[in-house]
Amino acid sequence: MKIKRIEFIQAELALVKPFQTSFTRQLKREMLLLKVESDLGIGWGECVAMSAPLYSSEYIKGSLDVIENFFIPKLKGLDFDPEELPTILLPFLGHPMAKAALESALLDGKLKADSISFGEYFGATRGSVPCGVSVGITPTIEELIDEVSQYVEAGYKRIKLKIQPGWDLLPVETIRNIYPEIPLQVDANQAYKRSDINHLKKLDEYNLLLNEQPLSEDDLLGHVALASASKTPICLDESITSLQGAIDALEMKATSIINIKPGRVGGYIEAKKIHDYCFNNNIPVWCGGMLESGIGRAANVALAALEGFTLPGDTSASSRYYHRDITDPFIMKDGELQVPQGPGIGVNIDEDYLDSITRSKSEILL
Ligand code: SMG
Ligand code: MG
Repeated sequence: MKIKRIEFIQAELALVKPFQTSFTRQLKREMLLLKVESDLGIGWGECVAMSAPLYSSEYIKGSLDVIENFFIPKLKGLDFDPEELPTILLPFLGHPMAKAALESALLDGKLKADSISFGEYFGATRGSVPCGVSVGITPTIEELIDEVSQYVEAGYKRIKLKIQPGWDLLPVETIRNIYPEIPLQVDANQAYKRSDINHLKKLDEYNLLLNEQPLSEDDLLGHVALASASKTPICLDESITSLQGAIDALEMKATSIINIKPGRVGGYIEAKKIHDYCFNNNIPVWCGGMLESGIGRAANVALAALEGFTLPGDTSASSRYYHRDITDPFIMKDGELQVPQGPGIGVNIDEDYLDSITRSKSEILL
């Protein structure tokens, strides 16, 4: 394929309720979308970077800059297949979310031209995927109970509680007492230190599925120490940025479960490689989320339909995030989302609505 034009759309979607984690409190999702026109047609991609470098070092303006000033000049005049993109962009270090956004837009364009869905392309084995939900830190325990109970009643099959020092044992114990059987897990987004290992071990009381990224992303040995001291499995998120990193972390026993987020590992192609490795080695994986709009969600749901995704992902219904999405909404039925069947990402984009929430736009002609 040859790229002819790229449109960069920066838009904002208000969240239905604030989402608080150990590193930020978000009231809206600010996002960068790519609309790529090639000789094969149009493809859409969503960059999952946030507006500030708080989850990882990437942020929207940096992603936009690296795509415009480094990735696009490299691709100018080139006739290539989207599957070659990771190799073409290999000289540029880092910026996995920017790479993933471009890769998914190119894949969408190509797969649409070939009338193949993302699910078929990845080798999905399911028509629908079970939904988990990620629950933010709330001002009070009462509000947490209220929020979790709404999700449980709606049919979510797994609850993830965001935790941080000072908001851990009590919220977990409270929810576990109310729902003795529900699959429950926690995510600290790196908020703890090695010196907290004895404290984190107390989570073993609550029969958790996993403890996600408790320590700093570069503290693999800290995770090894915590994993060997506790019964609750460790699941790395931020630490895993490539297949090799996943293999290393698994071999050194820093983690026994992997949260696969395509944006964090440089794209869906690398994400599928991590899935394949884990599937062949009996390592459970699940699909993470970055509060995506329907564009990113569509591709994530297709990925989560692969055989090795044995745990429910942070692939929630559109209504968990937004009153109105920019695509056909993902509606949960019996705790599951349908994998889109149409070509490419398989969802329609409401460009008029997108225009109404767009804050800035730019384009490059190649
Ligand atoms: O998309 O449902 C979602 C959010 C899931 O908790 C979630 N994501 O560390 O796993 C994580 C966080 C990162 C994004 S927080 C803004
Ligand atoms: Mg996480």
